[in-house]
Amino acid sequence: MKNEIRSDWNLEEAQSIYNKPLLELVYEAATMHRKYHNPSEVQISSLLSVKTGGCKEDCSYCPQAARYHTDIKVHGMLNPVDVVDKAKQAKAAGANRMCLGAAWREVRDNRDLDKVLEMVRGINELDMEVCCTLGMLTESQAQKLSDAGVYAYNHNIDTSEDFYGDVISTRTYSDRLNTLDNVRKAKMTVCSGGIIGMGESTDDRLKMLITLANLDQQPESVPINTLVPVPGTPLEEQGQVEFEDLLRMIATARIMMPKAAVRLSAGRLERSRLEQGFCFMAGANSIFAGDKLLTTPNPEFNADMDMFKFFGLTAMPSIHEKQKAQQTSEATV
Ligand code: SAM
Ligand code: DTB
Ligand code: SF4
Repeated sequence: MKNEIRSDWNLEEAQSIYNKPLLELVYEAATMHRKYHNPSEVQISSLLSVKTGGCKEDCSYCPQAARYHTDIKVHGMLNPVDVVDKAKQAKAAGANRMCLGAAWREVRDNRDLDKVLEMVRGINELDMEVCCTLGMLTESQAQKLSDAGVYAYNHNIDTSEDFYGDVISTRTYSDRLNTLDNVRKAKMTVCSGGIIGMGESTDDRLKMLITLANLDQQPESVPINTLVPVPGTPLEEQGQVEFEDLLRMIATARIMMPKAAVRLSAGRLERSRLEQGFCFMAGANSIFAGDKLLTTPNPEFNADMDMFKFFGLTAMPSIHEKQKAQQTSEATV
């Protein structure tokens, strides 16, 4: 069988996948999806911003950058007990992963990090997977998070290296890649993707997928966000991404990274149920659920559960739950 997990993708190959007749592309992505995943399971993450706003970076898309005047509720580090309570509620609603976000350029070794580590330990005790997205990490900070039980670290490369400077000037593409390297060294799983709809070309989108697919080890999770244009940010006037472009992007990511969880991330409120269903067909198998992303709205949890029912989809159990189920079945053999 030809090797489908490749790390030598080039632009012509990515273009030839992306530009296939639409239904042919979706069929090929759906076929790949079925080979590596249970197509009726979707992984659900609940997002929580544990420290909101006041960030010193200049990411043009982000409502949490201190230099833009946006209408968000800025707050310092939340109390770990309250965060674990929120995780309990998310678990009861069906989420298997809790993702904690902080508006930091990079992690600092201080009391706030200690609080995050306490949250991580508390959420692990609920048998949920913990994901963190806290900005850049050194090798030793990555190790600290891993030791506390962080399962996945989200750190998006956002776009192509060529377009990166048009969106962010306060850090470089290689800073981002360096953190992804530190995450790998500390044996956390990698969650990395990007945003479409910031004014980049189709080739920029494909180059981003190539960078991710050609990493030494492909990311376990690839979020595809559509820009949520927030008033006050430099990208507030960006127009809506065509659905066809989102669908082609999801399908191409699925074909280039067959084993990854492809996450249909920010921007779902603008998509109909049938459009989202098409994305699940084309290989998306993960979402952020709950009525808020970090600072912007997301579909209501119950509406998502109705959508799952309509399509015959179910929530994926967490890695802890899978391990427990396996131990129980081994014990009864
Ligand atoms: N500060 C950390 C960092 O930048 O890595 C973690 C939080 S940051 C908000 C996480 C990701 O959210 C960004 O990398 C970006 O891909 C995504 N994001 C932020 N604002 C967005 C927006 N308006 N629309 C879509 N995605 C957005
Ligand atoms: C990701 O790729 N998307 C999420 C998560 N990782 C942290 C964040 C989306 C943020 C959308 C804008 C907001 O709500 O502030
Ligand atoms: Fe800060 Fe992250 Fe927002 Fe950039 S994306 S401004 S680093 S919170």
